[in-house]
Amino acid sequence: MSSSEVPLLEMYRTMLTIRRFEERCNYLFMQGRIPSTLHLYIGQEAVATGVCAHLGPDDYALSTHRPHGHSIAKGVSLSIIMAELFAKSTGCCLGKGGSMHVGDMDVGMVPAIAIVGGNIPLAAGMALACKRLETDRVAVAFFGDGAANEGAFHEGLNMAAIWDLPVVYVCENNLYGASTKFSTVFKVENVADRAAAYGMPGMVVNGMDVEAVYQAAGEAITRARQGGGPTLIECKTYRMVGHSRSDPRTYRTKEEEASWQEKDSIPRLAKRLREEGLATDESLEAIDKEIEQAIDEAVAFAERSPSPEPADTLKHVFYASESGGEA
Ligand SMILES: Cc1ncc(C[n+]2csc(CCOP(=O)(O)OP(=O)(O)O)c2C)c(N)n1
Ligand SMILES: [Mg+2]
Repeated sequence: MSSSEVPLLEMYRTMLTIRRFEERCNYLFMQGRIPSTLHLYIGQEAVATGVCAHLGPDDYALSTHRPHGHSIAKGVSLSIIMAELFAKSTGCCLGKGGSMHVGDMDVGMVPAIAIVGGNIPLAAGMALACKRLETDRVAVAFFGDGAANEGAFHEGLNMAAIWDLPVVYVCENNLYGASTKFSTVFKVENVADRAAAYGMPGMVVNGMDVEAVYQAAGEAITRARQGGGPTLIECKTYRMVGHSRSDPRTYRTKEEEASWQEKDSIPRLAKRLREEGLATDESLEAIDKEIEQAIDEAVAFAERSPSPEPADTLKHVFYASESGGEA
């Protein structure tokens, strides 16, 4: 694929939007304005961006406890994500889900599933629906290295493979499942090596290079749309912040963190854009300003929105009552 076919500038905007949105979330959290906890995606932006650049609103993306980046790349509005984080009734889950459940079915972003590995069989199910309805839609499940050691991973990938389902499994190997180091819980070098066991293609990609992710995802998504079945893509990446907002990161060294900081996908792409003559320092600065302004608007929207009504607590909640009914 020649570089002129790759939407580099659009992807830069998406990656920077994710980065700036999460920096703001972190700030708001520290100020006590966002409740609960946050699992930030800072460092991994190239993965969501490179994959979602191939998806339309009719395709499905499924995420995890770390869903802001996937949701932004899939086109969920910043305002309804921010309102959800503020637990406001205008949030994408009406303020009842919080950070770990953001999503919006109008743009094909399935509200995120925080059970590690839980989205993997669900993606197979959604892909089965896409196939049975004879569409060319695809489902993409994003998950971590930790999820690849859950039973749901093995069951989900096997089922996707035997039924040739239009699903792409994107493992974001950021080297840690919370504080557990990848190499201490895997005998294989790559998660993608396991693809052979299910009879599907496996790809190992530099997850800090959005062009590499875009290229690999394009191949896998095209194959899925054309009836060629699933793919497992492993993106080697790194979260540049703690696992959640209460993580002192004592399980990894400052040197390791610094070495990944040097691989940061955003300055890497900025350099490429300048070299290709697609941007200048001034134009990149202007993009940054526009993004900050959009985030200001999202925060203002969240702040002026009402909290959910206590009387609505059980609305939209499905549960088995004595009568077997639904609230
Ligand atoms: C089934 C299950 N077990 C444990 C947890 C608690 N937990 C939340 S995130 C996490 C680590 C997940 O690691 P990984 O899949 O590598 O994703 P990452 O956090 O690195 O993005 C754990 C153990 C959970 N949410 N679900
Ligand atoms: Mg991980």
